[in-house]
Amino acid sequence: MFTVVSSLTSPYGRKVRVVVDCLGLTDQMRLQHADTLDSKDPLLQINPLGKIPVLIPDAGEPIFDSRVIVDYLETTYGDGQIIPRDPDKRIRELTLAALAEGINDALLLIVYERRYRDAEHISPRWLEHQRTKLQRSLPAVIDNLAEFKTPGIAATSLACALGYADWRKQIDWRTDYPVLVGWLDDYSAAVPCFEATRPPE
Ligand SMILES: N[C@@H](CCC(=O)N[C@@H](CS)C(=O)NCC(=O)O)C(=O)O
Repeated sequence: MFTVVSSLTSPYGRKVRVVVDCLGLTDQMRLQHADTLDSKDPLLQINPLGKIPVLIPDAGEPIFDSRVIVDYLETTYGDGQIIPRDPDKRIRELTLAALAEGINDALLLIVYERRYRDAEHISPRWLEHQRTKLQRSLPAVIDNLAEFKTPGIAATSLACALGYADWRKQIDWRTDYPVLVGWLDDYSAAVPCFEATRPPE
């Protein structure tokens, strides 16, 4: 058994929960809710960075961040379906996952610019800096879309990033990149846990 400390809305937490399910481990997971805005949340005793998700094995130290958690789950319970074991394929999968994670990071930074700054201090330049990352990275994803295959971590990272943009609406990716709409529908059909982990309204 293990505990996953997360919110129901974190795209990084969603990625971990999807991987847990893909590995058939949902029955072994306890979900502990964390609020990253609460300065008294026990999360801060577990991860000094105050970030979610964190995985706590029943016997072992807390594991973060989400990339390390996925590596731990794959190494401990997987057989190469989430992150391939072949060295070249592994690096390629992790590079594509890093591209998708970077999209998630840019989306998160857009949200945080508005959340943590007073309205008069929000930086249009910073928001534009993040948007240009998205404008370069999403076409780069599309150029390599055939490699984002379920249940690999690159595909799950991408699906969670797109799901996060659906929820927070930082960009209108469905209008700008229609090919990704069909891709996400196919992903969602192949990975039932994706829909089950959709952020609550
Ligand atoms: N690279 C980290 C990112 C985690 C992250 O930034 N999570 C957000 C929630 S979606 C968070 O905990 N934010 C709180 C903060 O940065 O203080 C990972 O993959 O786990």
